[in-house]
Amino acid sequence: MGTLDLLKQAVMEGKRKEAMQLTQRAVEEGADPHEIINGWLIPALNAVGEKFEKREMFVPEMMISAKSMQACVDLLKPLIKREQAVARGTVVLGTVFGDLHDIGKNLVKMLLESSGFQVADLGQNVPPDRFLEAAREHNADVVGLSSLLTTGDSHVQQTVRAIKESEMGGRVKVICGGAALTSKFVVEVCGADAYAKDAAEGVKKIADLLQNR
Ligand code: B1M
Repeated sequence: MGTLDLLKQAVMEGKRKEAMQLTQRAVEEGADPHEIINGWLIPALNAVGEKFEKREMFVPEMMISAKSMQACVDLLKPLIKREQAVARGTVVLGTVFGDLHDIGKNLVKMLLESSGFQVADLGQNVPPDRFLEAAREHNADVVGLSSLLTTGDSHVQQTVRAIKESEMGGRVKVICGGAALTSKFVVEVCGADAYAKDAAEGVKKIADLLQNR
């Protein structure tokens, strides 16, 4: 097996130290950090999710795999090139109320920062009011919501509505992403400005939203 196959295996098995060593080795062998994340680390967690659904894996193991994956991403972070030195806008980012998943959100944050955006990260389990307060406090240009659970749909809807109905509604753009969401739901039902299927698309759409203002 090649280094990247071994890395995927190590993340799936929750072997954090081994996964970190393999990440280091993959970099030394010339692998691109974006490719390691998108081509190997994310698919490792997808495979974990499938095993969880089939009851071949349980929450504690899923958690250990997630921590292993995040440790590898942290190792790669300094290698993700900063593309812009000037601030391009401020994004308030968080995972919606009731949802503790944050790996996707953390990836969005990392790519936004490496693309020259300021990010105020509110963490996970963020109620609508907290998004609203933070958008005011940071004079945000964009609010980004992440939602992984289907039970989070109503929280996404409430949060988008709270922002759009506030005094900031006409100015602040809202973008949502995460495995539980679709473009149709986010834009047509909730009234957000955009949906992104992955972190890279999120950064591109945020840049587009701010350009068209
Ligand atoms: Co949970 N979990 N989990 N989990 N978990 C899922 C989401 C699930 C699909 C697994 C499954 O059944 N196949 C399922 C949800 C089912 C559903 O709602 N339909 C599920 C469940 C059920 C649960 C619990 C309820 C389990 C339980 O307790 N019985 C529980 C819920 C806890 C809670 O939140 N209240 C739970 C807990 C956990 C852990 C804590 C163990 C752990 C999370 C650790 C952490 O995040 N710190 C965990 C994990 C790891 C997963 C899976 C396996 C992997 C998620 C992940 O990090 N993927 C997941 C299965 C899966 O998704 N295949 C699963 C990698 C990450 C990079 O992808 O976050 O989708 P993702 O982000 C993507 C895009 O979605 C997008 O960009 C990223 C890629 O570039 N994106 C954005 C995300 N946010 C964005 C925002 C944007 C733009 C793009 O703009 C703002």
